[in-house]
Amino acid sequence: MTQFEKVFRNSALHPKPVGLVLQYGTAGFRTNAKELDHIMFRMGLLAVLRSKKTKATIGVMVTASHNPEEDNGVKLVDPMGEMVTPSWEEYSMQLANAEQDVLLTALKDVIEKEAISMDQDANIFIGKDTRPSSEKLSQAVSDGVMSLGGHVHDYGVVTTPQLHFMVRCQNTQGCYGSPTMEGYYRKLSQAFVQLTKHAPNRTDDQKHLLVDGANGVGALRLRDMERFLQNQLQISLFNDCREGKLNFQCGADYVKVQQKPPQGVEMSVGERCCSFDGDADRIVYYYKDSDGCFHLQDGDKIATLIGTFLKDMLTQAGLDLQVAVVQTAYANGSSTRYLEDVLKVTVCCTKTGVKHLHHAAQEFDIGVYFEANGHGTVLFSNAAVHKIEKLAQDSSIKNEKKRTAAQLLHSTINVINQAVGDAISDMLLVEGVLAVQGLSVQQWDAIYSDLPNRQRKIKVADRRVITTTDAERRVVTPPGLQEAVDMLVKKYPQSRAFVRPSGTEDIIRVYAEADTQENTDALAQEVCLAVYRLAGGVGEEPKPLH
Ligand code: 16G
Ligand code: MG
Repeated sequence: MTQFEKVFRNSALHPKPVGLVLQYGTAGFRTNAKELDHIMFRMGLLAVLRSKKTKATIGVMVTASHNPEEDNGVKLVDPMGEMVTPSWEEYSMQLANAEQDVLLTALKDVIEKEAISMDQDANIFIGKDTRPSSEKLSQAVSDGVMSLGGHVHDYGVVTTPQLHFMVRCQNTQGCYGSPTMEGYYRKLSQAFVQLTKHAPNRTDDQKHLLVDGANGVGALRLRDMERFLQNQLQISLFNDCREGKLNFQCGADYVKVQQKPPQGVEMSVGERCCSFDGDADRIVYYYKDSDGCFHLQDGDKIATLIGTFLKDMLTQAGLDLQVAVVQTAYANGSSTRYLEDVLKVTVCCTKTGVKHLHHAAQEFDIGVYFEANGHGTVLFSNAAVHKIEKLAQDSSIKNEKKRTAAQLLHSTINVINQAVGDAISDMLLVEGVLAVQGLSVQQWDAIYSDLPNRQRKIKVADRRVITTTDAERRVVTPPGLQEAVDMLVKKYPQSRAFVRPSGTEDIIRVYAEADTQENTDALAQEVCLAVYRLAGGVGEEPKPLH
């Protein structure tokens, strides 16, 4: 039997429901788990082609992140641990949506267009989250890979960033680390412990952190990591998969959207807490003040903390490297102003979605990128890594401050998962920076004050009628909508608003910020009405929230 005959025969065991069409969204295919079996098989096939094309190991992660437990999804990981290149997202849709009888034609089309040599070996790393459906779906990925003659290494239940890490380690022949779970835990923990050596007098209180694991894979893997941390972090883990449901009233998305603490976490005044999302590639921090008020430290606050630290260390080390912070339109205006005016770093804005931020951050010596929702990491160019390593190892430096700064920068590089935003790695970085800088969570919060902001959703008949430009900050179509938004924004001090179609839900998102919460809510309401009227709103007219 030829390879293609085998694919054809096995694909019948993972049949595509006739007429079903799915899109590779902002972060892969994502929908109810019942609709995904054929998608998984076909992503296994595509991963083999991508591996043959790049002559490298490719990753396939089965997860639907912060979505409800009933959903699932899949995304491909490229050789350096980054999201798959956009042109291949197109192929993934061709394969995913081909009816059963033309699947081979679609497959051969990709082979031809990309001039893929089918004699080349293919290696695929597979990971999955804790969803009940993930086991069977990841088996379908394996079936796809093996049908086309690829080799599978199944890492089982791992966080999304752990799988990205493994792929990068494998393809850099170990330079980035060892492609094993132990390799991941050791690399990150050792770097974290090194950072904390520069903060020798931390009290147990300062070492204590509350973590909400969203009842997902992040909780399980953080438990595994604890023994590597040499008591430098004392973690109280909540929503750790023992009883609650995945992402239900907990996790980073819940906390960010609801602006309140997750269920099941008992926080005292001033205690540092953080929440992971369902596949542990997002993190937000928060605490409660003495009046019982909840304070969120989102991705913008994390980026600012890290940016400030890196700038400080570079100055002390006497290194001339350019630091930039990459944000999206959702970044709070106060954070952008602080970064530009006080910290004086380059700030860029990209479209929503990790792949866009990641790409932009690669342009700098050191690119810090975070979405306000807590997705983010730091990228160091090869030249920057080289300069920092050289300085950290230079025993002739007599200036103690300079030597320490170089060593701290070196440990910072190693604690960071540069492949992709990683809740565990980001948590260790934030904890390390707070320890070294001697900052409490309140002092961190006080670096700048967020402007009041509001996010709303509107249902329209077809969300594609809204197109945007300028990193989604301005609307191009339908005509008149941007003018309407401009007029409304003029009515309120320090205000800003934008409108964009969601890449993950069938809705339009509205964002507004202004000097007071009252003005913000009024502006958001008026923008919602403008969208409803000018972009084909369906159902009832949007109403004020209060
Ligand atoms: C996805 C993206 C996230 C983005 C969100 C926006 C990745 C890994 N995830 O979850 O970065 O913030 O979509 O959703 O890229 P939206 O288009 O519905 O607002
Ligand atoms: Mg996620």
